Amino acid sequence: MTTPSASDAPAASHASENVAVTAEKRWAIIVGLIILLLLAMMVFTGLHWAAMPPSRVETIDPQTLHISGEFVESKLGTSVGPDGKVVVRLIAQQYSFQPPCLVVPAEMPVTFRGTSTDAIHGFIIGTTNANVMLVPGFVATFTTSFKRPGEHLMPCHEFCGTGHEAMWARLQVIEPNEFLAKASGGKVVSCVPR
Ligand SMILES: [Cu+2]
Repeated sequence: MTTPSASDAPAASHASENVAVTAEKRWAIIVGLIILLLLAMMVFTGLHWAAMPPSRVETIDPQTLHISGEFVESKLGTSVGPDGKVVVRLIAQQYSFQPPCLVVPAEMPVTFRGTSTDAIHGFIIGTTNANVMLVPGFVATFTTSFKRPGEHLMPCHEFCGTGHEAMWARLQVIEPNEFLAKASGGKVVSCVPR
């Protein structure tokens, strides 16, 4: 003998199962689309970056960089290019940075260009996120800006030999006007006493 509620129960559970299956299918489609999107991003960035690496590979001969080119001693430091861009050029060698005291303006984009003459070096600037490796044979470059005037320590952060722990430079961030006055006429600025 059946009661209305007993005959309703299977129908009700059947209906709720349908709701669950529909919801599951909907989520399966959404998750499938997310996976396809991520795969498409991997394929796109892989192909795109293989053609155009995110960090340009720029090579330089460590044997001759002190004789000619942008890393000769007179060009090491900070200068304002003809395009108005502030560029810091420095080299790392066992166990110092040249120049060992850098000057940059606050609140302006500053491009660093550095390389090494011997072993792998690197530096980090104080508590900023400026952090790069200097590999012999390659020019490392990045652009950053410093919010306010002050002075930062710039230690070598790649173990480069017995003198590694004594290898560091200072970086002074000064007011933009003060910097532009010092760098006027294409002068190369640093805070190394001359
Ligand atoms: Cu070093």
